[in-house]
Amino acid sequence: MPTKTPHPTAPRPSQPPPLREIRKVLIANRGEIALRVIRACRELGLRTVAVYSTVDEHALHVRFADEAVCIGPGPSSQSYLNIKNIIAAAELTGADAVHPGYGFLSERAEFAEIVQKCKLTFIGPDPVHMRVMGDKVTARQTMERSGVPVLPGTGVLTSAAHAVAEAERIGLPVILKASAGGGGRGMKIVRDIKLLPQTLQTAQVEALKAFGNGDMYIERYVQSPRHVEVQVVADQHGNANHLLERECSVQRRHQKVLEEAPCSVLSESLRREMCAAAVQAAKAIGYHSLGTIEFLLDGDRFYFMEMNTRVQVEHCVTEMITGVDLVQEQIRLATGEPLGHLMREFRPRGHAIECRINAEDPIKFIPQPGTISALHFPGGYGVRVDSHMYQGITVPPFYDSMLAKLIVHAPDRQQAIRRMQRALGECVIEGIQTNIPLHRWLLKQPAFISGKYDTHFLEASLDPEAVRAEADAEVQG
Ligand code: MV4
Repeated sequence: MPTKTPHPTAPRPSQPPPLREIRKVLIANRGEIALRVIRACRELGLRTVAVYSTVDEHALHVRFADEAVCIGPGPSSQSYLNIKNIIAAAELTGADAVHPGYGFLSERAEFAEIVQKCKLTFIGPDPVHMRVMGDKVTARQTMERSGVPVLPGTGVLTSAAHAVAEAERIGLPVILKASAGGGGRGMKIVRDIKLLPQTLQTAQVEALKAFGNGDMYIERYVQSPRHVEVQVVADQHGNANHLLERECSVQRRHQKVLEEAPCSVLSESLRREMCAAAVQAAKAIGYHSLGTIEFLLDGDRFYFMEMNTRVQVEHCVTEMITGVDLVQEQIRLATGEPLGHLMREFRPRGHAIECRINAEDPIKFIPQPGTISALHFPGGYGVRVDSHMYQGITVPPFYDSMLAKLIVHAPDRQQAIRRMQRALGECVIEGIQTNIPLHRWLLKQPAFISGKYDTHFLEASLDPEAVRAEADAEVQG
């Protein structure tokens, strides 16, 4: 090892202001995203520190990192959410930066603040931006004032009478959302004005219990939207750009199942408009890091929903169609480097699809912890697998059930679908049930193949018998 780690990237055209140097990154996460970050660090010449819970002693992120520190027992609250132990691990190993991944502490502004107070670089946005976007009423108001399209809606509701008056102004149906919610949590649709006071009351109590904050607001409810999100990047010098969009409408109970890029129903002009609105949103708050602006697409209109201030599970489909390593860029941006080559105009290079492979009953969707007795992942041209699985591993019951992300890239959407069908056919996971049969079924659905689907498609058309038939066909080969 050289005594001084070379700066992570090729020379930049303009001379940037003094950069915060990063030599050693602690990854405050587990699973495939911990591996994803370790891989980016290794290619950048950075040293890595893994943290792990006692049940993850034999996890791949522990083996892939240069060093590893145990931070507590299995339950997340005592390990991957244990801020004290994570900071102690950083100090113990001399790490100078922390990457939070997704989930766990990734969107906790207090965590980012503590990391910074300990003179560590948080590989993510400013905690101020995490707070603005974490509060959905503030986010909505900020976007509205900046000229980013939002749905007709309200601020925090002050009483049942206030809610009724606003719902009448907006027009039914409306959706009640928790200001501290997000990602579909704490939402209730109201179709009958008589039911609004009671629904509001219930929703407030639930929100207070779930988030410690009962504030609710109203929006006009869009009946059959698509979920389209734009990847944005911004530096600490006021530059922001987008890396096109992802389509994430294939979901069940607000859990995304399959994502693709680009969105197959966006016209060139609508793409331009939506991506410009996303850049405007990032610039409006002076954001700097990677981020995602989520929109609801209703025909040819789109509306701001939320901003995610982290790297997302589905970032890989954007990487495939842009050729950009988003995690390397996220690290680079945290050092204070300017956008540089990321300022160019991106055009979709082919089509990418990601299937989330979960350890679950494919019909009942119940998570299935257990031991993987046999494992073979697909390969070949245009196939990428991001996974922390290996033969013999025991999947613990404490965490997310995602085992792998299967990602394909092809010149166009139809070829990408064929490639995904081929890749799923090569996949062998024995010892635990997975949702692979669900994906095999999904990829054959006319609505999916035509690209004409909305956020309700999966739940509305799920056919347990057909999925079971896929599971049986798989066993027979
Ligand atoms: C909505 C909506 C319709 N109208 N808001 C869900 C996740 C969060 N980011 C925002 N979400 C939605 N907000 C308005 N005004 C539809 C969704 C939504 C959704 C709603 C019900 C069932 C599944 C859904 C999947 C994606 C988005």
